[in-house]
Amino acid sequence: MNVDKCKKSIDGASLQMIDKACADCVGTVWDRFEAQQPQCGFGELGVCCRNCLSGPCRVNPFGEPSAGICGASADTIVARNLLRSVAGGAATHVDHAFEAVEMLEMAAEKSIPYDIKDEAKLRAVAGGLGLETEGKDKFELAKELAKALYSDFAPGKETMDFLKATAPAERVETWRKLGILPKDPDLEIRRIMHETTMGCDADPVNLLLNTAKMGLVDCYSGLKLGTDVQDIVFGTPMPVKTEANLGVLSKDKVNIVIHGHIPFLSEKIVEWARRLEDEAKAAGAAGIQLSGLCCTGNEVLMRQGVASAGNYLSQELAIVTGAVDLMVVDVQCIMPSLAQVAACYHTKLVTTHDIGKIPGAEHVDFRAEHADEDAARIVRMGIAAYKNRNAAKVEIPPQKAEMWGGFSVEAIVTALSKLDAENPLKPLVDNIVAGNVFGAAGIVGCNNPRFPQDSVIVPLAKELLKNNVLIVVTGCVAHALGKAGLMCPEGAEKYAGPGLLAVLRAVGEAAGLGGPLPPVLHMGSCVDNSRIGDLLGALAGYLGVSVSQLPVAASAPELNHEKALSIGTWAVDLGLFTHIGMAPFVLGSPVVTKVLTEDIEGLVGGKFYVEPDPVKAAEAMVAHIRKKREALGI
Ligand code: BF8
Ligand code: SF4
Repeated sequence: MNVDKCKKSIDGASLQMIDKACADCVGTVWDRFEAQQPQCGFGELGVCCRNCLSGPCRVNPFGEPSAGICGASADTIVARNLLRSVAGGAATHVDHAFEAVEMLEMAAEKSIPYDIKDEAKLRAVAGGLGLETEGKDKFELAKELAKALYSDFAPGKETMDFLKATAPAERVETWRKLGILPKDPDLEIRRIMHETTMGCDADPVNLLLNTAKMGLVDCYSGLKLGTDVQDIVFGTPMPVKTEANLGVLSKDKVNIVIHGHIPFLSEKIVEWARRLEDEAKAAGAAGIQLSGLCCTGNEVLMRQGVASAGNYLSQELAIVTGAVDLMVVDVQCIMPSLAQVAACYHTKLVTTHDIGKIPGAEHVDFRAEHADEDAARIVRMGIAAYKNRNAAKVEIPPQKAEMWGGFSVEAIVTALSKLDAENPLKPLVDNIVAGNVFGAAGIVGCNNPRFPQDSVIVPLAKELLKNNVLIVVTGCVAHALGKAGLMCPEGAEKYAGPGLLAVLRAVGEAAGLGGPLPPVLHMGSCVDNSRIGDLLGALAGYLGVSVSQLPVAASAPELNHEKALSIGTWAVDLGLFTHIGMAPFVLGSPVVTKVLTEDIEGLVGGKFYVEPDPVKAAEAMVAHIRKKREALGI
């Protein structure tokens, strides 16, 4: 283990566990990252292709060979690879949302043990799609809604109804003019696989336009569809207080950690962990301590106040504490290495999803139809594993910070309505116009071992707050800023600029939070980036301008997953200046690089901006916000 420890994380709890992993002879992501150095330069530039069996081909963007065996140029190969990655990201969200619609239908038919919790949202979403909502009970309406949502996956439409019903009208028109409105998500993803295969599309501009189209598939058949349906089934989040970091693990309780993305599993685990407390006590524990990682952690944090154990780069470290009795996972962002790490301790690793199996883990075939039995079984496996815990191997870092979550758009509007019940957005807009709130930034996305964990996210957020920029977050960024103490009332006092602080105090006091609103508002998991889109859409609608004219910016400082690329593409489609902490694998093509960072702005209003330095990135985001303010005459 030669990588300088400081290059691994800025989180003291993580650093302590990295040392412990070393002492326990447990390999982690940083060891494997080091073993991969130097990483392939062709891959980093995006100029390698193995889309046919003549390959693999590597093109030299600075000389020869200048083309693959079939003649594909660097521009073609780079654009093709990027499009496949963005389609990969979109596919995860579309599949997730489709599963949510299936659950909605089964819940409506009462064939699974899940309720329809948010009837108001059900009626709002159904009404938005033009369904008659009067005189129907929630189950009948939910059945009709599921049917309407399924129809977006069927062929024959000019574009998806859900997109037309939920995206800002001005944006839909912009996308229509560009010819990037998707028909149906399955067709579009299938077509991308076809388009990018050997001997099809060689035109980088055409490939990039279809990349922009994939961003729309990602949001309107994935993110937004998933969020809305999950809110209907599980309830729309409202502000909730919890804690973040490995210090939430308990020395005396059965520790069950939930990891992955889909709340249908995690909600049931939460329910059964609460119901089986007595069994844990009978096994000699003080109870059951639940905590979450990554996005399913965010889902149960937002709705149930479950504590955060950490973000993507903390997943192995949670097990290294020696205190995790069971980790249960579903899909996405789950390191296969968890099985090897768990094998070094007493931790039981349980997989639950058809497409998320890991050699070395125990698989429980979790199904909605028998969700209660499955969840109870998994929690009982955790209680049984607790008895095998080796106290000598347990070391729980002390770090944990107060963290607030639950800031859905509905929650934000409710808080603002305490200042102006008639016109809840007015106080926020008035304060933006007055300059107390200089603008807003959405910071989202992952950790990536290329960056010390959280080292771009935290300073970027602090710098923006200092400049009176209100921050909303999702995904692994939320865990990072929660751990760093920016997502609680005290964080406002400590980090917000004076104008922003005054506003946070006024809203927090009016909403009865007993202090200022946190300066960084947790809007949820990565699918919940749709909530940020909804908020921007509402603000733009209120002001009668395009989303691209708002004094706002987006950032994915430590992006990692293909999902971050598809979400970022949608953000650019929406018209946002979108900072990313590293270039995706496109620098081998000057054409692709220029389109993404310059030319696309003329088409949709948004563009990518690459900057690894958090202070410089904050300066650029603030400069962009200033430019937008000036253009609006404020
Ligand atoms: O969907 S932020 S590392 S956990 S991809 Fe993954 Fe990235 Fe975390 Fe959630 Ni989002
Ligand atoms: Fe090489 Fe072309 Fe085949 Fe790609 S598609 S591997 S560039 S021959």
